[in-house]
Amino acid sequence: MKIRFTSALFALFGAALALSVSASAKTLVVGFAQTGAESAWRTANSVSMKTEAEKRGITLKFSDGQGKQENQIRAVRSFITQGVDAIVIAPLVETGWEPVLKEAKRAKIPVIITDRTVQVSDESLYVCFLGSDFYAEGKMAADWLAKAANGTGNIVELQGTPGSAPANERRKSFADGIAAHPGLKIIDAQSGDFRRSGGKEVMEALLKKHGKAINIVYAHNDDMALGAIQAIEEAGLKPGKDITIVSIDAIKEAIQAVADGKIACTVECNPLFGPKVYDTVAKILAGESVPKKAYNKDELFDATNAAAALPSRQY
Ligand code: GYE
Repeated sequence: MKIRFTSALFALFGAALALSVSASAKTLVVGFAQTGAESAWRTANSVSMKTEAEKRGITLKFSDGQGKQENQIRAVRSFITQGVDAIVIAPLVETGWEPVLKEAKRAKIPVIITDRTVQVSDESLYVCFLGSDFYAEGKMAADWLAKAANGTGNIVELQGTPGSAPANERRKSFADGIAAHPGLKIIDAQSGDFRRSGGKEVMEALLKKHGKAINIVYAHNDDMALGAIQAIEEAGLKPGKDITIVSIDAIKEAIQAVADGKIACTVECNPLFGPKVYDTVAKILAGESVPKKAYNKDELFDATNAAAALPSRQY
């Protein structure tokens, strides 16, 4: 009797163990190599990735690259060593990814590139890209400005992180967009590294150098535009009156600045990737095919629609 009871207990214990093992085997483990925390856009992006993982019971290994590509590469290597189910990278810059992507491929771990694109000679090194069309964003800003400024004005450009896809594309497309308007001239350009402090410092320097010759600021993101506003106000000028500001991201604070008349327009770049990324991971792991490149649809906010957008804005 006693023996039978003990072996029944063992059987029960064994079954429970097997159950818990198979349950934990089903828990997805995703490694995410984030660029850093340079802007409000980035914070919203990280929050989206974390909260959506939690909602779905996914174990997210989150690495903050602190604005350094070598940190991101080290994080990806550690994800490979840990044998995660999938790797997500928001690449700080476009180049330099091939070696580590090859290592992930050799380890048969699918890689999803999100937010910023990479330049690789072999596109099979990653499964797919999910992000925004940065070229289209810069073009929208240029077209809007050309109309609003009646095709004339001296522009200073506050650029994002050198070598990053959004800085590269937003620079190119804006230049292409204003090319048809010879009265619109970029008189200077400098990087503020997508940071508010960077935008302020660069704008201070540009104001010192060019003074009242500056009519327009084109900022590659809202944080730099908001930093520039501080510099403009401290210089005794009025953003929105003395200087027209166009920007990209459409974070809530910038839409508020549009409603307040300080920023003229901001082109949206949606950072809320969590749901899309994990849907895509699930599909890939289930063996389903996914599109190689998928872009968000982004809109533009100016005085006509900013105030109405504010109450429901999530980031
Ligand atoms: O525009 C900027 C952030 O890569 C789209 O990076 C992203 C950009 C975004 O720091 O605010």
